[in-house]
Amino acid sequence: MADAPSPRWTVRVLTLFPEMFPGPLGQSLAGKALEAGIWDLETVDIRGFARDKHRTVDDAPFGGGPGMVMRPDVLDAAISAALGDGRGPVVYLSPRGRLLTQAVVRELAAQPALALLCGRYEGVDERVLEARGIDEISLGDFVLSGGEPAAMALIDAVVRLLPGVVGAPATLDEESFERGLLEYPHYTRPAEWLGRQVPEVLISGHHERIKAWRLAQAEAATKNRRPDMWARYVAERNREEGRRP
Ligand code: 9D3
Repeated sequence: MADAPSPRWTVRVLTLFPEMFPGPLGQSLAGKALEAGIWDLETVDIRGFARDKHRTVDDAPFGGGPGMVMRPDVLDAAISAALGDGRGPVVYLSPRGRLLTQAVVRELAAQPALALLCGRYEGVDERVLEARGIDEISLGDFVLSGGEPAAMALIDAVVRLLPGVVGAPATLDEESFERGLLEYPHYTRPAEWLGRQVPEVLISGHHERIKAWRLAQAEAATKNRRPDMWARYVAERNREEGRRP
């Protein structure tokens, strides 16, 4: 019997700016996969769930302070609409979230569907996050003006893991990250450019030497640029050595 077709990965983006989508996700790899029906994108306009004649979605923070906060009642109605068939988790893109990593991306790619809540202003009323047990994810310690560009980055990272989006290289490329090292540097033609020569070893055709050189370069880059990653790599390497008889 033939396998049942896997239902396409569906992402529903809740936003005050639905016209931002698909934006860059309509181009290149993700865009082609969208056209091919490998994934599906829906936007939910949060403002459509406001109840008053001014279609208010935000209000001043209790306790005072700057900015505005998105109302829980409006957000909850938008989330209910997005979860129509009840599939998949809800993620709030937030500077207070846990960091997005490739491991998190893999988990999200394994879900049948995902709802992404994009905040604007100072953020959303905490009670809607509590009431629905919403997971919060951040891209890192820098300030965006809203969740939409973060949602786009997250979607891009998930889509390239979906079956049929990238060919076999995806797994190899994942492995290099899995190994916990930054990539080695890349070179292409011309072999000399502005007086700069491509490292001789890469032109040697000596595959063992090339492999060793690339590993050394990857280790040096990781040690210099990402001491946090380097410490984990060294600890893991020592653990593996320690297990040997
Ligand atoms: C100017 C307001 N900030 C006080 C220092 C708090 C703040 C509120 C809302 C900062 C950023 C935002 C909007 N950011 C996001 O929605 C966001 C985000 C980010 O800013 N950095 C990294 N990842 C993410 S995910 C969503």
